[in-house]
Amino acid sequence: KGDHGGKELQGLQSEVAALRKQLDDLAVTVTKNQNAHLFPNGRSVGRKIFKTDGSQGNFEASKATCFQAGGQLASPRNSSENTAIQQIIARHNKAAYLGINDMQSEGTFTYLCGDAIVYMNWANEEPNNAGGKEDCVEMYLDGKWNDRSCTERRLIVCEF
Ligand code: GMH
Ligand code: CA
Repeated sequence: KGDHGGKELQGLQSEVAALRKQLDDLAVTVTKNQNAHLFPNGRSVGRKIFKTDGSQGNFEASKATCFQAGGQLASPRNSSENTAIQQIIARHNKAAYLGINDMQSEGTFTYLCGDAIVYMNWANEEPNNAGGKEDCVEMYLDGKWNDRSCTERRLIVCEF
């Protein structure tokens, strides 16, 4: 074989170097696009992105809007995600519905997929199922949660 294998190795090594450079450039581009589209109505936490289009709707309308956009209603699964949503709604001065409800079984709150919630941030004395008809959950401007009727008008915040 002689020198043949050496040349092939050299070729592969320069190809890998070129790909690494392309990957670095791509990372820069992705970060820049991310920053642009998160400004000013979105927040990212890990791989999750929360964003509002500034519109409002009741629970079903909010759920449908997020689904049509390829996402789902904001469903905070830890305090970092909760804070990201809180920042968005505080900026708009409007409470928002979360992708959490107890329609299936009174008192057992689940995500839209049906799983029981793994994190909660209830306001004092909540959930109280006031009037016996509060199956949805809204986030107040301070990030605390209140169970609420599903028919109010709230800021639509989706997650992707
Ligand atoms: C009742 C009272 C209030 C509470 C509301 C709220 C409605 O009116 O207990 O203190 O803020 O319910 O839970 O969703
Ligand atoms: Ca309540």
